[in-house]
Amino acid sequence: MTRGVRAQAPAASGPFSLPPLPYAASANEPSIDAQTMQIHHDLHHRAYVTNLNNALKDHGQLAAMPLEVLLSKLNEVPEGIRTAVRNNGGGHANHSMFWPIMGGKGGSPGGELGEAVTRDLGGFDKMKADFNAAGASRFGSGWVFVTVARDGKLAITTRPNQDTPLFEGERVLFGNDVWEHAYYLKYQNRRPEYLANWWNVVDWNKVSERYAAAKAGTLTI
Ligand code: MN3
Repeated sequence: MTRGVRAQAPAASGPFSLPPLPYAASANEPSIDAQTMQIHHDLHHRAYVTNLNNALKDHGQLAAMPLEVLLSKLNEVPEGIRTAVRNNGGGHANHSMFWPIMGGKGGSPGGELGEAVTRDLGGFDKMKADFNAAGASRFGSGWVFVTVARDGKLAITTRPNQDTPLFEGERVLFGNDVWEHAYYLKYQNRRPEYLANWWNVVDWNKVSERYAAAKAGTLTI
């Protein structure tokens, strides 16, 4: 064995794979500690991918679908694997969106996205306040999202567990994970403090790229 290779769950054989973190695990310090990032990505996200591939192993037609298409057709997924696809496919999509929009320096969005935030969400400060309040009041585990329509219109919404607006064929501009595993090591039960500090690491360039892709019809997950 090579030194430094860590024990991990067996590599999943299947169509879906764990995307690497696009920066060092410490990149979001001090707002999100490196250990949380590492466990969250390497263990939690990996488990969603592994379990999704396992659920689909005898369902080649479903396994061949792009993830956002599969998630928009949950009612067509056989009942025996529907919950597994919902939870683990949703988890894979949510976390695949989540990592790339962090690793930034916060601030606020400019350009077309900045204008849309003012037009649809009452401005940047009001968006933050409403998003944080929605995330804080989501009981138990879940996500808070800003969705984006094809015409660029923005809205704040939440979902329980690993559910995602992709189930309804909507598109996510960005979102924050309010499962305890996203913040407990550093913040314990102080979810509002985590929500407030999370904005310090948002990469608005990445979110703006997602906004442009949504308007072009090319945003997937
Ligand atoms: Mn998570």
